[in-house]
Amino acid sequence: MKTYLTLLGIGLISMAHAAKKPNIIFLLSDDQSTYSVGCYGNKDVKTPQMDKLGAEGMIFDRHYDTTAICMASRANIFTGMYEYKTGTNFTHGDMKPETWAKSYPVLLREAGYYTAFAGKFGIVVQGKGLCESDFDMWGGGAGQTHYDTARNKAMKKYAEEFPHSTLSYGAFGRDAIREAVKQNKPLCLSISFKAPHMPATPDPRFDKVYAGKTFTKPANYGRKSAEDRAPQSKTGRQYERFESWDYDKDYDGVMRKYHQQIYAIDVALGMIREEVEAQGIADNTVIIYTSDNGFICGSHGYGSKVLPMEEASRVPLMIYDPRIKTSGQKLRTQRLTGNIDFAPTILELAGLPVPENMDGKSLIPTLNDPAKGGHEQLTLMNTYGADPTKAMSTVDGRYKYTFWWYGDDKMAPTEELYDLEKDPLELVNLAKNPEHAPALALMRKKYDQSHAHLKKEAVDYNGYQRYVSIFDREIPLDQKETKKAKATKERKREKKKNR
Ligand SMILES: [Ca+2]
Repeated sequence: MKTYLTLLGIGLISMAHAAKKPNIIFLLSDDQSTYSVGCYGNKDVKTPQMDKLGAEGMIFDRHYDTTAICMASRANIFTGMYEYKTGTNFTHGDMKPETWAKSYPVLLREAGYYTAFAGKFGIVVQGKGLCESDFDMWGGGAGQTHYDTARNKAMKKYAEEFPHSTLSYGAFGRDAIREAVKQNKPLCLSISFKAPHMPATPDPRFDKVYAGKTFTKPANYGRKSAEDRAPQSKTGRQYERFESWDYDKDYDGVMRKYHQQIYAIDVALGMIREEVEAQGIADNTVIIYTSDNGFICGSHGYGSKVLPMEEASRVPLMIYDPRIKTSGQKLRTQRLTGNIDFAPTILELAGLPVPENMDGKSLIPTLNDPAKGGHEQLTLMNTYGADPTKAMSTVDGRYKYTFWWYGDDKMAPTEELYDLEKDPLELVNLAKNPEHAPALALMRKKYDQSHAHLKKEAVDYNGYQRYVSIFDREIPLDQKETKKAKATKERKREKKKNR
């Protein structure tokens, strides 16, 4: 009898403990800019659920994706590390299993969470592929996944009711919430929506939402605002897409589709929150909403993502934790935060230690007091695309400094410095203005600190050692060449000689 009572006691304690752990819902859109959200100041868009989440929780005004592209950003999010430590990006390589083993979904499952994932998984783990077996419930897919629900193998059962994938993820979320409650386990639900990623494919059930609507262009719209941008940034597809994606010719038409896709995510968010209420777990469920990178919709005469400009690297972030006193006070924070902060935040929410390898910091101090927490500086990097568009930046909450290392007979290495406090639209590059020499010197120093961390920590595989050299401000351009670049140059020289 005594043994039975003891066992019962332990059982009750562990159940009580389990009940105390909050449910964590992490929602990620794909290519969503801050100006697509009402609570970030756009009066032309309808995002009632996102606005409500922000009003009930906290809105983050200086939140950056440290690498502004799908695969690398998802690796940042899962592991809490900068790209040069995850070793994961398109054209570079896949994640090592030992890196994945310290990701938040794995650690939370080991701690007893019911873990569910749906949508674009976005990374590949060597020898494991999609990691389906690391989750209790799976609705994920490889590559870009599909807007057509029926084509997403793990989501097929939702196709009849929700033929467009965005709402199918809302339905998956509902099922995951029900299942965790049924199993009496804390839930860690991660959904990575495909929307509003190109090709623009809005759900026709929302065709009326923006029919005939016109949109106010951002004040930095168009090529007239491109003058001060580094020539390197104009060599990639982002510059050409201003025209090829019709931001110049059909701004309203493009934006109608873009915002209609986001409207569907807003509805899916509502479906999930409704189920959280219905299951009676709303007072113990934390909801995080963000995007893997932003999106340039014609600002400075560019389109798409990847570049360090605000539209591409700064993204929406709203977090609602009903258990803390700041919730419901309509608070915003200006603290500097990044996508590397999600894994440490989720681990702390779950009451777990944060592994030392993580670069991010828990956002909980900021959630408790919007004037606290965050980073003194963050590194933004792009290693994707042709060499000229590769760059590293440091932001410190006021300034953004970018070092465009590339040079050839048409362009010299270039520095950009923007005062984001006085010039949030990044219209004036201060780097060449002697009046701002002290700010430039300060930000060069901070950049060098970012670089020192890269040098110390960059993985020695998947081509990351090269960035130690090319992003170093002190190494002259002609000494930065890799073996491959040298070989190309030598080949060209030979060709010339033999002409
Ligand atoms: Ca993306």
